[in-house]
Amino acid sequence: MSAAAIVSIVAVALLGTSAARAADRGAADAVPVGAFRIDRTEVTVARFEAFLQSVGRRSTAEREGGGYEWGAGWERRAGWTFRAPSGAAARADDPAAHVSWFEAAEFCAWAGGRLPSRDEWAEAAYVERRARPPAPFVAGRSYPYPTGDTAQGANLSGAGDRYERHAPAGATAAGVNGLHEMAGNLWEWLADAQGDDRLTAGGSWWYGAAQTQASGMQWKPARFFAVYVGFRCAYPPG
Ligand SMILES: [Ca+2]
Repeated sequence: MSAAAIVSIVAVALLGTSAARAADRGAADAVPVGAFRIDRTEVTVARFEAFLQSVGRRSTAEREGGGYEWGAGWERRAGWTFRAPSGAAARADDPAAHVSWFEAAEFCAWAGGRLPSRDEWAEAAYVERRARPPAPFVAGRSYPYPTGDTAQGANLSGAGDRYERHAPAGATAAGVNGLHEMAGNLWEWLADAQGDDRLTAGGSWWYGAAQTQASGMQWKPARFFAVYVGFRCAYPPG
């Protein structure tokens, strides 16, 4: 066997590693925070669609005819899926909503990571781990909100922001650790389990500032999928 052939085989083997696959799937835009990395934004429609194509199936909300929105109790909305979160077609860089905890966890494994734990998500959201963060952030400081000292700039309920519903990934200002939309936009599934429930963090465009704080995390049924809930993944250190 020629040296070139051996090099080629080695290259193919390296491309098969989880790190190489994860980079292809967008984990390259993960931010180091302490002993792990975390997605800079919520997982997008484009990434989630690539996952579904790769595993060869439709999302649960697509198969079951639509996700949920709060009205007079939880109401199913026909045709509302990650592709059309509030009925209208999503942009490729919109965050993927109407995703169950199981689908989120499976996506993260496919992308070379996992759902963050409560402690990991909280460290990423509230503790500035960059050595030289841009002003006004200060290295090592803990903040009450993922956006910093206030929730200003987050996509929340009310008229204080530009978005009536979700905002595209990265549309709102970078917060602690340079992460976007840790406060508001979509709730984010975490790994932490309590029976059939899983923890969600960060609040959403439907809630106010209090839900973006660490004390505002909420449990939701793992099988649940709604217009307010998305996720991001954590990865091993780069
Ligand atoms: Ca969020």
